[in-house]
Amino acid sequence: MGAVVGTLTLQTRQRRPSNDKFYDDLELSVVCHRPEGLEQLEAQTNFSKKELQVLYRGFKNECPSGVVNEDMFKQIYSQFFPHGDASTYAHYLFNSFDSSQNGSIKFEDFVAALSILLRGTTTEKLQWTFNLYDINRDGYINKEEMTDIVKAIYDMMGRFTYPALKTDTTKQHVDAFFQKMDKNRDGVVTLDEFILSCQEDENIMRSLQLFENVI
Ligand SMILES: [Ca+2]
Ligand SMILES: [Ca+2]
Repeated sequence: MGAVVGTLTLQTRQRRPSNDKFYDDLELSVVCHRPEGLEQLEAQTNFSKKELQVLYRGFKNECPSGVVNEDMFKQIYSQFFPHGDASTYAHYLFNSFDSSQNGSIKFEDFVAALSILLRGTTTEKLQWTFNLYDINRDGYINKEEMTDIVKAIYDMMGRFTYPALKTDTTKQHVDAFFQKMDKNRDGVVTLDEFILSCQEDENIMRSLQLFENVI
């Protein structure tokens, strides 16, 4: 990640005329981003002040400018999936982390998402996942959205899903999802249906608990 940021900085410098005030101002405003008071973040999240300090140090170390844009996020995330193409899934994840929908993730956004994923209640975690799948944010997961998500996950897993992956596998996966989740059979999955179905499924519940002791 350090290397990634280094490369990005280098490219910016090379492309930028040194006397261009606009870019200087832009860089200054980006570099100078500071998170809200730690007390406030402590109150808003499930982390202690000490944990927030450790997280902030890590975030600044990986990302000295204090904000992550989508391209950087994709590069960071792709490192975890070297055998596949994680860019589409990273795009959906980025939108979920970017709660203010302004194209960048600040430390506050990062910590808010981590707080839910690591320390949130089951309902909070499921709600977060629902929002990730509800790509157009209309409150329903439809088949097109689930197809896009499943395709993105297959792309990300890359050759590990080969040769099991056939063209109709995505459709089977989406159909199975709706068979289980769409309780009233109206073709869309609501948050209530999603939470109810996940709570009935031991595998999903286990996977939600997986990350609880990471920090
Ligand atoms: Ca939707
Ligand atoms: Ca439904």
